[in-house]
Amino acid sequence: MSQFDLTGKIAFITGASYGIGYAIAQAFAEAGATIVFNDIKRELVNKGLASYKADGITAHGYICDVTDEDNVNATVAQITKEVGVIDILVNNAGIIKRIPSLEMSAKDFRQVIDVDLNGPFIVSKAVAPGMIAKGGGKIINICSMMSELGRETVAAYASAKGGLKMLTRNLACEWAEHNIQVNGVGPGYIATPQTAPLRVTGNPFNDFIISKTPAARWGTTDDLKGPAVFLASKASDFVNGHILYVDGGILAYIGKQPN
Ligand code: NAP
Ligand code: GCO
Repeated sequence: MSQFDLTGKIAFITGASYGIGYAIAQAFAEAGATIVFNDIKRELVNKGLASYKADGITAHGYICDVTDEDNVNATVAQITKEVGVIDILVNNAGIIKRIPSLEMSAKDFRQVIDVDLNGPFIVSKAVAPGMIAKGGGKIINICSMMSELGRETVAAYASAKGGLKMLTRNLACEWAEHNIQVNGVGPGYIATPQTAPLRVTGNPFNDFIISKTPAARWGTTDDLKGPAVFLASKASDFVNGHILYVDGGILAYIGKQPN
C-alpha cells in the first residue's frame, strides 16, 4: 500500500469551497479520502458542492463559522454522526485585511486574529477528542510566509499566522501522546482570489513577488497538493510540530543582488 494512501480516512477541510482548501481536498480525494468541508455562507457551500460534483468528488458541505465555538462543536458532532469520526483536519479558513497599522482599528485587528488564530484552536479542540478515541489523527494548519516575515499593511495577519505556527508546535507537543501529528503548510505567494488584488496588471507588487521568489513565479494551488497529502498520510507519522514552507524558495533568499 502506498505511504500516501488515504483510503478510508475522513478529512475535514475548513473554508474549502474554492482556493487552497479546495485544491487540498481534491488531492485528498484522489488519495482515497472522504471529503468534508465547511464555509461561512450558504452560497459558498453550494458553490463548493457544485465544484466537487463537477470534479466527480462526493463531498459533504456544512455552513459553519470557525470563530463560533458552539457552531463548531455542533457541526463536528453532526459530521461525526452523518459521515464519521474525522481523521484529518485542515485548518484552512482564513481572512486578510491589508491596512497600515496606524490606520487599522482594534476591531479589524481582532477579527483577523479571531478567524486565523482562534478559529484553528476552536476547530482543533472540537475535533481532537474524536481522534483521541480513535487512536490518532492528523491536523494541518495553513500558515503563511507571514508566519516568519513581516510586511507593510499585514500586521494582524502576520500576528495571527505567526501565532498559528506556535499553536501548531504547542498542540503537537500536547497531543503527540495520542498519536496526533500537528503540522503546518506555509504557502508562499499563491494565485488565489485572496491575492487577486496584488496580481492585477500594473500593480508593481506582482514584479516584487516574482523578484523575491527564486522560482520566479507565483505558486499555484496545485503546488500545495503533494505537501498536504504528505502531512495527512502515514508517510509523515514521525513529523510533528513542523511547518513545511512551500514558497518557491522565498524564505531561503536574501533577494537579487545588484548587478
Ligand atoms: P481565502 O479567501 O482565504 O479562502 C478561505 C475560505 O475561508 C473562504 O471561503 C472564506 O469565505 C472562508 N472563511 C472566512 N472566514 C470564515 C469563517 N469565520 N468561518 C468559516 N470560513 C471562513 O482563500 P485562499 O487564498 O485559498 O486561502 C486559504 C488559506 O491559505 C487562508 O488561511 C490563507 O490565509 C492561507 N494562505 C493563502 C495564501 C495565498 O497566497 N493565497 C498564502 C499563504 C496562506 P469568504 O470567501 O466569505 O471570505
Ligand atoms: C500579502 C499576502 C500574503 C499571502 C500569503 C503569503 O498581502 O502579503 O496576501 O499574506 O497571502 O499569506 O504566504
